Amino acid sequence: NPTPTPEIVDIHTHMYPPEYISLLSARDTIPLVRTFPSSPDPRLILLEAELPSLERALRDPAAPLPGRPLTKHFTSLPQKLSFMARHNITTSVLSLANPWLDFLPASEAGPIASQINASFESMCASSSSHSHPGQKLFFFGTPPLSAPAPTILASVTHLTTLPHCRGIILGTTGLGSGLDDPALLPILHALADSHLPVFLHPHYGLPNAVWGPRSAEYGHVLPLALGFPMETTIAVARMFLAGVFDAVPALRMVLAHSGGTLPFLAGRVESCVAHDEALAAAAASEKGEKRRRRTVWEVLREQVYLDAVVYSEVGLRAAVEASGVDRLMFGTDHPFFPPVGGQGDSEGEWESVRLNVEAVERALGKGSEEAGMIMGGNAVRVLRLFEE
Ligand code: 5CU
Repeated sequence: NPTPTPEIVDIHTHMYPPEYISLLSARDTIPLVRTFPSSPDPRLILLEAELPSLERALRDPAAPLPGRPLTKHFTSLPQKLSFMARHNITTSVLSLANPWLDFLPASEAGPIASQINASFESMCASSSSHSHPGQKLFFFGTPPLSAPAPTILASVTHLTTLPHCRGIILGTTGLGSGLDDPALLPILHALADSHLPVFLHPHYGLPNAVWGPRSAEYGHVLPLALGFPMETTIAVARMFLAGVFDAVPALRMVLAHSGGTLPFLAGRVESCVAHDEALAAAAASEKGEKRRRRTVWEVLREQVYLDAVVYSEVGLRAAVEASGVDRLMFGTDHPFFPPVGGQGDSEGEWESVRLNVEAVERALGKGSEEAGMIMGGNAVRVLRLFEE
């Protein structure tokens, strides 16, 4: 009997359906899509850190192009399926890429979310009719966070009716004030009750001033390598300090980029909590209460999963140490980080994918049971991928 092909599941992989690209093409503030005479592909400009280069390019046709090329990798389902085949990925859990629907006016967010979520459902349902047999697609839905709470709750209910939905993707701003906002609790309860895990993903980074006056010389490195992970770390630390995990114990979060820097900084967070006079006094007055405050370490092992998009075995080992090998799930971040320069073309193997595969193999042993859990087994279990 031939050995069965191991299941490789990509839980961090994005797309923009056509409706979303139309929205961005009609905008003149970020996020937006713009064409430039010197570029064959339109440019996708998403991040605050890309504003200075957008302004320069609009003034000066010879200036470097802002943002990233909007290639078919962002929008085309056949392109996604062939990327999966090229990297032996059997199942992908798609999500809308940042900044999701955060920028929509309240009155438009609900109907647009329904449309986008239906579009993802139909992509997943139709994938079997494409040319790569055996590939499966699921998705994380997008809630209309700028809409009134009843509309957001209705969207959560809608997502529970879509057979390929396995959770939601969420940015760090929540309803506008962050994820420690008490107004978000009913929504987190609804997600937990519906068994929809939250895939937490950064977008806003840190304020541009942090990167200094020479930031343009460093391209996208500082906002993406450092701003994104710090944003995630801060958002989860705020949830932890506000007691959100204790208030919604059935909530399950999947943290992008292996939890930002949380596995590395959890000890420091704990120590700062233990040495804060006000928090220590509050903890002492709660001593009689039945439930003691759980530590960040406990939350990491009880309510949090981490993706394995960390590009090195050092970071991956820290993530495994913090959350457990049964809580990490492979991802690619496709279509971001395509090959550039001498790395080959975007139809070949992607260096960014190879780095994440190698990190798992180096940290846990190529072909080991633990590596198999991270590459697919955990996602199949956690996200119920055997259920159609
Ligand atoms: O390259 C980038 O800007 C990004 C982004 O915006 N979102 C993401 O998920 N990865 C990379």
